Amino acid sequence: MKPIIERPTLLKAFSLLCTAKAITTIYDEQFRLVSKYVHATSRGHEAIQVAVGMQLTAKDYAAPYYRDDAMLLAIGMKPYDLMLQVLAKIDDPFSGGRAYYAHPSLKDQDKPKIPHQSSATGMQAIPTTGVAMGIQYRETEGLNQEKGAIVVCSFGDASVTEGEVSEAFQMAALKQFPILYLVQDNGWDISATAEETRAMNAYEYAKGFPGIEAVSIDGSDFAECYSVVEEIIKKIRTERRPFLLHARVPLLNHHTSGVRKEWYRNDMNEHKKEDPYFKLRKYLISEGITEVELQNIEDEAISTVASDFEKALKSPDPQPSDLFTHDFAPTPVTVEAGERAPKGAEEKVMVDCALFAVQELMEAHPECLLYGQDVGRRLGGVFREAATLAEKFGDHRVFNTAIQEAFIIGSTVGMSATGLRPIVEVQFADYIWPGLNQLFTEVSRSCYLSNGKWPVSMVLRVPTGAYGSGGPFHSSSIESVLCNIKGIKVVYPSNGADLKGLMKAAYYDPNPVVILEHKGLYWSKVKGTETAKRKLPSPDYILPLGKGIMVQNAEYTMNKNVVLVVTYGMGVHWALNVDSDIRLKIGILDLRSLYPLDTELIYQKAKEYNRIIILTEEPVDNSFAQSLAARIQENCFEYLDAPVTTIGAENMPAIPLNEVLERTMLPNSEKLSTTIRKVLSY
Ligand SMILES: Cc1ncc(C[n+]2csc(CCOP(=O)(O)OP(=O)(O)O)c2C)c(N)n1
Ligand SMILES: [Mg+2]
Repeated sequence: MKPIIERPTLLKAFSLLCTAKAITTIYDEQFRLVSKYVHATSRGHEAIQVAVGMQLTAKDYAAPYYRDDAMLLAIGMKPYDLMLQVLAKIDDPFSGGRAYYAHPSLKDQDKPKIPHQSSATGMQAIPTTGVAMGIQYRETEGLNQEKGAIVVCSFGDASVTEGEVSEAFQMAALKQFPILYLVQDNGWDISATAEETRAMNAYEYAKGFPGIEAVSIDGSDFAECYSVVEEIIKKIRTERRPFLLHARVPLLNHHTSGVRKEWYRNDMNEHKKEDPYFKLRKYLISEGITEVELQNIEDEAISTVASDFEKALKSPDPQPSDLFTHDFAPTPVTVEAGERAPKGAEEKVMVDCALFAVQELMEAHPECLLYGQDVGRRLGGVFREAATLAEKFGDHRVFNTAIQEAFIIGSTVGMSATGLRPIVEVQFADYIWPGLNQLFTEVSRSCYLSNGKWPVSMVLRVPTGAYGSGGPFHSSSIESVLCNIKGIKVVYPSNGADLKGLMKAAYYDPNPVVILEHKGLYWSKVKGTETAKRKLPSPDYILPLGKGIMVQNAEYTMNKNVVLVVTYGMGVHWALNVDSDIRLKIGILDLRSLYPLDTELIYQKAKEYNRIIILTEEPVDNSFAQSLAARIQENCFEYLDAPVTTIGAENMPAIPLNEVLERTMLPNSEKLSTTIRKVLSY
């Protein structure tokens, strides 16, 4: 039976399809002008894209992939908007000339919202599933959320084989998120075929996730696409559960402007038989629409595309100064406030200071939630760092996730896009690696590449560091890798008061912040770390990121033979416990925050002390510490009486389990004392 689709819908669809097709044509004709920057177009995929795009509303969210230019037209973008992107112009509404063609991010009131996503195939699955998780949370919490909003996550067929996609499917199936996974299957993964690269298609794959309803259709037949999508979207709006729609489509143009079909395609004739344009034309004629009407629609589309192209060519390029905007959204937290050590307050171990910070945030803000491995009710975190929180705030606000570091980190992109402020946790720094891709590829670049539209509000707690034979898989330090990622902030407190104040600042910061929490300081059980315990700061105490502190000043002697130890985390405690004869000869600067870094205080004190040691728990070669030493040298050279010296762990691949080997590997107060003597006598 033929689906019933209103005539105006059919005509609009035809117009959109002709527009998308005309865009491909003009890009091919104007190859010299547009091939400066790489692009891919929807040619062959238009029917399914238009069918989906036309049925999304302003309350919905979408994650179109790089071949979805027809979907972008269908949600209301003009050819001109897209062309600004193909030419990387400053007025490109998505990224201001920063991202490739059809890499959208959009926050228009009248259109579906499009959080930023990268060009990495399949990586959009997690952030976009995070949006659906955010919508579900808002609905459960009774937070202002428009009823029936849905999320569409669009993929090419080959990208579904990425491992992270399974993490997203797992969570959507388990938690029943209101999301449609749309897979456009053209049978190609650049030049590799489906037969070469996968054991099943996405429809068959989805069958392995009970709870996701999978449907497979001919994605080149507009009428079929429109009616199936209509039915699915209606169900998601009302039944709040996930679907996967597998749409078989031809690929009629190049993979991208840079990888051309002539080089390897031998199936063009077969694919041309499935051209959605001819199929829709034929269908419309059978519906009584005349050739003349269709020709008029197509002529108009071609002429709009041509004039938009002319206009886009004339629009301005970015200026050099445009490079430097929107790496971060401005934070409201700039001054230290509240009582850091209230009179009569009880002393608390560091892990409890963090717990109180999170508790106070959750009491004050329904948008605040906490998830990670084992943080839920039964255990409250393997360090009991979230103990009692689920009891107090409920299992929907404090919950366990699967062992999915990528999902834990990447989902915050989507959660944040819905207005939530997730605090998440990776169980050990050693296990951040599966999530590092999301942190780098999706989280860190969202604000910059969306031209400031989608900063990611995320606090990522990471228990880190070595103590007491934690061994190679529960001891690592990772700050150098993190500090190499531009677009995130990294703090590393050495005591409970700083941790509590920084946790608050991190929460109110609209950008992603990683908090490194040293496990050896959590309970002050390690000898010499008693000062990590602090009076619990007042609930309104807040400590801005990027402010270091002198925790000890050297006692000046006549010849001013002193040294400044610049350090953070456990290093502060090693420095506080150096040999007694040199204890008064050192100043200790606790960085507290590694990015942003308090260079003002560092340089000021470097100029005062003239001899500097940077102390880190990490292996020294190519570390954050070594880079800081270089910066001090570059900025304070004429003030220095000795080379800026770094001391840290040995440059070995892991921290061994055996006590002797661990001690040999890591720095400590003794080793620091030796280095101090060396620098003092230089
Ligand atoms: C993580 C990652 N690996 C490799 C690439 C390079 N790459 C770009 S497109 C592509 C093929 C994707 O095929 P598919 O998902 O089927 O989409 P199609 O281009 O066929 O529409 C590859 C391998 C990438 N962008 N991201
Ligand atoms: Mg493909």
